[in-house]
Amino acid sequence: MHYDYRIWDPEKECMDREELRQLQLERLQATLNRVYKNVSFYRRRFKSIGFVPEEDLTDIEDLKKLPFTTSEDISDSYPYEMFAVPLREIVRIHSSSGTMTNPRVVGYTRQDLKIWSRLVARILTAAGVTADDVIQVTFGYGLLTGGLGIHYGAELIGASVLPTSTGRTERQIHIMRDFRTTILVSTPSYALVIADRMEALGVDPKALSLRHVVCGGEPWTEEMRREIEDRLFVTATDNYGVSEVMGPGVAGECLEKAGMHVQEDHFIVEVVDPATGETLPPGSTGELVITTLTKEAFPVVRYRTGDLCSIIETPCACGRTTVRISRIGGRSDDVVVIKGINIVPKRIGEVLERIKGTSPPYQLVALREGHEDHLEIRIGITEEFFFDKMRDQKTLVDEMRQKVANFIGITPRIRLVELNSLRRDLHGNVILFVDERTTS
Ligand code: DLL
Repeated sequence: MHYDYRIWDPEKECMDREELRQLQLERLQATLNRVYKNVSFYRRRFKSIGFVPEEDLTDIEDLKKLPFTTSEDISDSYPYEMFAVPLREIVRIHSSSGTMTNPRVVGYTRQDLKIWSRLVARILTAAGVTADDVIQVTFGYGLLTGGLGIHYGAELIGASVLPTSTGRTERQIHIMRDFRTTILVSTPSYALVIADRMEALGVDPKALSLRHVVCGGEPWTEEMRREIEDRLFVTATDNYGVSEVMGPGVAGECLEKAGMHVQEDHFIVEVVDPATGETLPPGSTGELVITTLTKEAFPVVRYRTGDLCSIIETPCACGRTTVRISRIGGRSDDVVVIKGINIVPKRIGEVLERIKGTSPPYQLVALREGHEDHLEIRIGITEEFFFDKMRDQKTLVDEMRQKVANFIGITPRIRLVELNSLRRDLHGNVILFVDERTTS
């Protein structure tokens, strides 16, 4: 198929690579100076290896001398310690989903928001969005970055934005039909939930105006892409972002669907061996590490995303000169993503522990019913967590459900089960997370 490749900012997206490298170096210099001056965390880190940005950064390769920043570092800085500007200059605050004891809080200056909108506009344009589109955004409009992030970029393009946010699938479908939505923005799993519900309601996707689905926010597969495309009669593209780095707008596919173009004039990406931290060459799979180049409020230096992918340097037919990252193929840590929410199973144990002072044996299970994902927490029945009275038991289960829901942002099912029915590893330890989404 031949596509009309529109490019939002050709001057930057199709930049000569030598010039791009020079721009990156200048911006990196400014970023490192900024964090050295304004963020005690980075100043301490740089000083510990005797690195003075003004003297020791002469080439982009010098970035590799610097230590990584991890999600724990950001969590430990809760809420504002890693901000590089005073709160007075912050106009927006977001936070990422509950993987840590403390959430990771990020801030944006007015300028950061401007750039964020532009980068999302680039990514949406690459995915086929124009001013003529009616775009329905089903990401959450809240503390997470998905909804508002996409929203402002779509408005900048001049598309008509429907901020429907998450859930109420039947209403989403009615809106899609009546308002003649042409672009759906959603997690890939939710796009399939919508397809299922359309089928159940007898709504014919061919009779809708839908052309593209812009997917992102969670891992998915080529099979899921095919299914979305075949069932909704659309093209589906992938886009990637992380709250700590900005949110959506970091990288996104063009209609070639051959990897996600990285917005390299604003981010430097590296892929490293998760065990040794050594940089890997293009084409090798490892952990994605990102450095921001223009963020004012919340710059990050060598942030370890935990996401596994590879860098693609071969030219793309769309004309953009930026490198691409491959589809995210997994995580290098124990974060699991369910319904676009990042969850660290160990942290759920800590939440459960707070209820009665000790953690019951538990196992998180991701289930898929139809195309809808659910989180089930199976609790092994022990004397401490068993009650003769049904009422007491129900109170405990309700409390667990509520506490976990408050922590991660989605409501799990809690099931009390026989202790020995929990799946165990070879050493007899309960496996904290079981993914039954692919087997059901
Ligand atoms: O998920 C930001 C976002 C929202 C990007 C919507 C794109 C669209 P967080 O809540 O911080 O931010 O979660 C970031 O989600 O480290 C990945 O593990 C996962 N993730 C995001 N996009 C993709 C993708 C937003 N396209 C975490 N493929 C990341 C696979 C993804 N995983």
